[in-house]
Amino acid sequence: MEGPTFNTVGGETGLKMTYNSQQQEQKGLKASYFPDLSHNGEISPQQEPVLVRTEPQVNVDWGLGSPFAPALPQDYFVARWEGYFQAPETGTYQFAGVHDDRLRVWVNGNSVYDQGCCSDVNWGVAGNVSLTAGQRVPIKVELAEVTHSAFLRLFVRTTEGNVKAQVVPADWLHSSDLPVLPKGWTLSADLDGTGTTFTEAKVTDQNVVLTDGTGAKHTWTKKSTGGYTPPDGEEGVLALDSAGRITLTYGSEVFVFNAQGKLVSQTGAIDSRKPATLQYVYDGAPSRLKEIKDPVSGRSQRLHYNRPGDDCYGGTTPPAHVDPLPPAQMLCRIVYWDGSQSKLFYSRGQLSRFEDPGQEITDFGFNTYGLLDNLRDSRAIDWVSADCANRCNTDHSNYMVHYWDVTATKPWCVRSSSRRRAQKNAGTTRTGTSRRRRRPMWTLRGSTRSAGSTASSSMTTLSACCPRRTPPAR
Ligand SMILES: [Ca+2]
Repeated sequence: MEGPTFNTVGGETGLKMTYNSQQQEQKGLKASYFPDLSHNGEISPQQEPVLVRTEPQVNVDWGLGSPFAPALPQDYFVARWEGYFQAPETGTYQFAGVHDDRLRVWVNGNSVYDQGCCSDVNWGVAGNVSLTAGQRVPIKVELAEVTHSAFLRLFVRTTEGNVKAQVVPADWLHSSDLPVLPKGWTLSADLDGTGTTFTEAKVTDQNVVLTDGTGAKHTWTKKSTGGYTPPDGEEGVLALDSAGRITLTYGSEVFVFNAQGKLVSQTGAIDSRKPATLQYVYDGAPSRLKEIKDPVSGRSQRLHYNRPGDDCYGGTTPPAHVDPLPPAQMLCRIVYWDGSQSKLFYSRGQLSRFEDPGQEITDFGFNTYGLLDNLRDSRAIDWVSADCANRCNTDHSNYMVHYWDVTATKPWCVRSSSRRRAQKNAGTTRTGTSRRRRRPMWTLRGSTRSAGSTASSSMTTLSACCPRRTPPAR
């Protein structure tokens, strides 16, 4: 689905939304394994892990062996888990563990547990972290193994008792911060700055470590003559100013990080070959794209989210049947250069309505597995409104999506109803009064390409992929 677009010297700009039922939410933590070269449990930022993988929980027992022989020894290694913890309830959280040897835990960058070998669950060592229900915070866990047995089970509880002491469940651990859109949806712009970009910069005495969208680290080393040397095989210029701001010129992009290491802006470099590159401006934590600017025309698109200090729906009241606000941090409104707007409305955490300028509305429905299973576009909404008594509560005017196997989440078929097709064939004119700028363009990914792919060869239009047979009973 497309919003309005405009042409710039740097190319066409606009925002497109796609839905992919196979897109999976990134759960689990990134686990990195290091030989402990100094035998003190401290891993230098320059040291590369011998193994990186995603693990659903922090619940391991390697006995006397190595987690990854022969690259990792059975003694003197460090296992590190990084990602986000999402609080299931509001409360004062504590983390502790059953561990051998030393366990350290950081939440939001603050140490909340640090105990050497070895311990059963010991809440007396645990610090307190106040969190509200649904809040996601960065968590880092490190186990430093010395000799003999190696194991760790990470526990959590709230001091209020509403979260009982338990091994941290996989459902509460995530690879990324709060999503910008519900599962399955992608907007063409890089809303949270986690695409081909850098998201974070960390300054230490001798280097600057940049984290890219995949979580990989890029270490820039301080030169004795001033300035920084890029990692092997990379090129760019990194500068640190007296206020602690970091500017990285990398290819045709310029990234600016504030003193806390958060990405403030990503813009095209001043380059005589590309003087009109669109500028992407980010702010907040978690990072959000707030503006796309065309430096030549001065036109821009502004994006609003349900987050503190932002204005979700611009003072207007959402329709009665949707939630007053989206889930925290999700996209709710796009304001175009001419003042027109698109709005995204949500029901029970799902995207239920997209309203383009001119009140061009598309409604979505989801099955009990959370998969998109019907869609009513603005033409159909007009047709339905003309005779609501007979048309409103039926699927006759909807696109229906069926899935053979909801665990595989591959759509079997998308069809519009016979009445809808008949209406189309008869060339029925719209009966509504809304001003239409463009027809939303819907695409369906029928192949198994990965989420985020925009290759047109993997897309077919919704109505074109329907086979001529009866769909299975739902
Ligand atoms: Ca041990």
